Amino acid sequence: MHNVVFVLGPPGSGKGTICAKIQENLNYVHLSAGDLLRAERQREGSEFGALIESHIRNGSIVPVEITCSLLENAMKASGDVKGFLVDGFPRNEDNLQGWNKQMEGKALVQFVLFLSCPVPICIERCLNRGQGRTDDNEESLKKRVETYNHQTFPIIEHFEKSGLVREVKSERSVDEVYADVVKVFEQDNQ
Ligand code: UP5
Ligand code: MG
Repeated sequence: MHNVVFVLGPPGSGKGTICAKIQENLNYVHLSAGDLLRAERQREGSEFGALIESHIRNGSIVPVEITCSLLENAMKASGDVKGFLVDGFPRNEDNLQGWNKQMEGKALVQFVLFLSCPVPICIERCLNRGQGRTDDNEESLKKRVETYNHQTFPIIEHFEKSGLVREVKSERSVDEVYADVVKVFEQDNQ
């Protein structure tokens, strides 16, 4: 059984940045659903490249069968680790149901790390990222935020009802955010 921590929050809230630091220090493996999708988009021979690019640009959500298979394959390839940080997934009801169906008996959700951050700051961060992402423009960001508000936030509320959400405010320096994230992991691994 794999231990899994879902890491959710608006676009640009710092999920990737914080996960990289957790992976470095706490023996969790970071799996970014977005990064896996971007890699699949570039993979020669992939039948999903165009579909993935269209969803990414539109800030809409790729069908769960594709994303969940990429995640499961990456887990299988990782060997023996303390657990996985699943960054940016599940983003909607379809994702959640698909995960439950595919991963039942294979993964245990330890908790959901929720990086909360005001949207204007998130947008500013994405526009300043400078990595040439095809969705870091005003038009795509508007749609990404809308998708987050209408589809992803309800998933966080769903986990909240089961007492699984650990919220850390990420409108602060990376070091301050990370210090609180470490506390969350310490509490949950006692
Ligand atoms: N930064 C980070 N933390 C900071 C801090 N504390 N102070 C100041 N600056 C900070 O950070 C963003 C930028 O902010 C960076 O420049 C960073 O240095 C700085 P990052 O850590 O990259 O934030 P993150 O939350 O990871 O932002 P990201 O843009 O990756 O989030 P999204 O959720 O929008 O993107 P993701 O890659 O997860 O998904 C992209 C698209 O893929 C989705 O819109 C969707 O179309 C598709 N997708 C699916 O369909 N299904 C999935 O399951 C996942 C993705
Ligand atoms: Mg990211």
